[in-house]
Amino acid sequence: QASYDCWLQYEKIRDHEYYNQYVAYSRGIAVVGDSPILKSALDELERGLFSMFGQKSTVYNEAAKEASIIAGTFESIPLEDYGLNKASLINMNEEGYLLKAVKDEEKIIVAAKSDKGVLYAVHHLLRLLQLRESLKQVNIVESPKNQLRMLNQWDNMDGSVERGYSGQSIFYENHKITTNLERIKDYARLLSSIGINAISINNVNVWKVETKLITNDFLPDVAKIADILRAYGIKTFLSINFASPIEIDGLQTADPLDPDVKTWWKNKVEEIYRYIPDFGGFVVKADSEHRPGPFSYDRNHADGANLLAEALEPFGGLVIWRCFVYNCLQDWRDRSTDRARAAYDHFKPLDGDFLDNVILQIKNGPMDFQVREPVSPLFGALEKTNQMMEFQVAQEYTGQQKDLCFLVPLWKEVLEFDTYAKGEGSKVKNIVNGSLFNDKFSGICAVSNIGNDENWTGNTLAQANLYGYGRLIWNPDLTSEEIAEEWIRSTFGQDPSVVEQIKQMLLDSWSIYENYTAPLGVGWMVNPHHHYGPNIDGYEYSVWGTYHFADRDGIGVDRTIETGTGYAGQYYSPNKEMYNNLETCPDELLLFFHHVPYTYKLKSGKTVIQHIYDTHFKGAEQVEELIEKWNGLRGKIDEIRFVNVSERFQLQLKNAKEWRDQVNTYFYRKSGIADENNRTIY
Ligand code: BDP
Repeated sequence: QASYDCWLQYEKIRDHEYYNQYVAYSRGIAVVGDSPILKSALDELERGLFSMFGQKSTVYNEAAKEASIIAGTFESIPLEDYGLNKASLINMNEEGYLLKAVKDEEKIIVAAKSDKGVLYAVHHLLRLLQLRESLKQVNIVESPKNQLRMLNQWDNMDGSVERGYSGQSIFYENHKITTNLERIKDYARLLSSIGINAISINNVNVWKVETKLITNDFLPDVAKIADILRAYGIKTFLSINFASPIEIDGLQTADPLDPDVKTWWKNKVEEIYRYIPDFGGFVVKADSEHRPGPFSYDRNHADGANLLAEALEPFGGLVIWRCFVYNCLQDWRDRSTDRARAAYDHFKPLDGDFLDNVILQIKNGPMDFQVREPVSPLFGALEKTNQMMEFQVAQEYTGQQKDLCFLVPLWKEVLEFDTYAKGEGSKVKNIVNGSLFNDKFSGICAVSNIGNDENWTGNTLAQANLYGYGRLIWNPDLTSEEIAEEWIRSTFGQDPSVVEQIKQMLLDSWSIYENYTAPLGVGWMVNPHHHYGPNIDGYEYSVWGTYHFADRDGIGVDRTIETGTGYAGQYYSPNKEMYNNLETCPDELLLFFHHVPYTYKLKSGKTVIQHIYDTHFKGAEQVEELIEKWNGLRGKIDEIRFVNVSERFQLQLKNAKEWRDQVNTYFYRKSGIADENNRTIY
């Protein structure tokens, strides 16, 4: 049960002083108004208070004198009676809220512009209680900083999850939509507690039966899911197959400029909105990794996206069009192509050609969720096109929820990156929140990491990535430390030794993982297909465009403007020069941008080869230290979660040693250069 509840433990308050201070608040609560979202807010409030204070609250449906917590919209609560001035709250956005102690701190007002804001505010209040914070002078005005805060499920209807590491899908089984709607509801509770407001519920690779999700075979069941999610403020989106007109209704073509195709999509969209009146829209992977798209008809991606956008526009629907478009059938002997260039090369020339309700979805890096990549140069390059970030909460290339890798610090680095698109201070976080270019629609989405395992995420500690993702995109200015600490205390309780220990483990984990895997930004070196564990040449001579170019003399990909693929030229100055120039390129990305001899000296003072040896020995040692630290927590957290994580650490250790030995041996044999410290290399 503790595993299942994740960060919504609502652990009983045992600190007497704290309990006595606040128990009165839990006696009477009022949620004013009547809507599915307000009902969710009330349910959560009752549940949380009961669990923490151990007494049932009396519930009022108006702002009764007896109520101590009063929740509702600005319209429904008599703000003036509590000395509050509505005009002062005008800057809040539609999802924002106020949490304030009033009437000599006897009451707490939980007020918002919209029902959704009330739900978020209730979660905030419960979070403060979970963190045992003072409520005495609470006076919080909050608005989310990003508009769309989305998750993409990569779930297939056979019940499998593409890149899923925690069991089967909670949405589908046996080619049908699940009947276990309780679990969907619990997922919705978790997501609303971290402010997620949109979700696409099927894999971006749409083929086979998934194509039919937009037909009346499945729409009634999709609508049931949408109903549940809606009550938690979450909009439902579907990934679609660009060839749907052909595959569903046998049209001759899916050409985006063909009038019959246009009519087909218009009718299709109308049909969807009959079932789901607030349907969010489509997520589209086109002309990528064998998925169909406009290229088959000699049309471009603006033609493709606009076809769908026109159909969705009358209903307020959106097209989320992915920029993960590249040739996955490259000739490895041809060095003039570079997969890293692809998204920019495809989409930059189309800037301004997309309709208003299209959003381009851009992966954080130019390749594919590696442990270290530069920020995609498309951020900043699109000045006239709505855009959103795509992260991956699922740890496809970062340990697959066996190895510990807390990703918030990585995401923060991306969001803080200065693109210089409009001069200094043009940070990615200000592009994806829509402010830098005044985009109508913008936001952040990420591939989810959950499945039907009891604890949702396989490794219990991977819950921190889901939690952290939601909290970070709500407010990118939160620090990784703050987020980690919130998560630990809501999940494992208040014991300071537990909090400090796990916090350190989480914060160190990304660099540990990087230490024992692919060095200095070069990426890949993983086993093909499943992507877990080392395989240095696994992709080296393959069509996927993912190379390290290691030979006896050196390693790295020359992406410079003068002698390489020119990728560095896709950035604005001074980033362009910084990456292009060997002297100024940061160590951690050196091999992403440059091909250098093994004896090249890094800024750290070490040679590349010695760096490889040192980090790989160190990484595996650090995993042993993680295990020791975790063992020190035995008895301080419940046995089920303790064992769950212990088991994963054993797998991580095995993995780290394998990486260490394969990488070190490979480069020792290639280079013939011995380790300065004479450690064992096979
Ligand atoms: C890669 C995954 C692949 C996805 C693809 C995508 O390996 O399974 O389909 O990205 O984002 O990371 O479309």
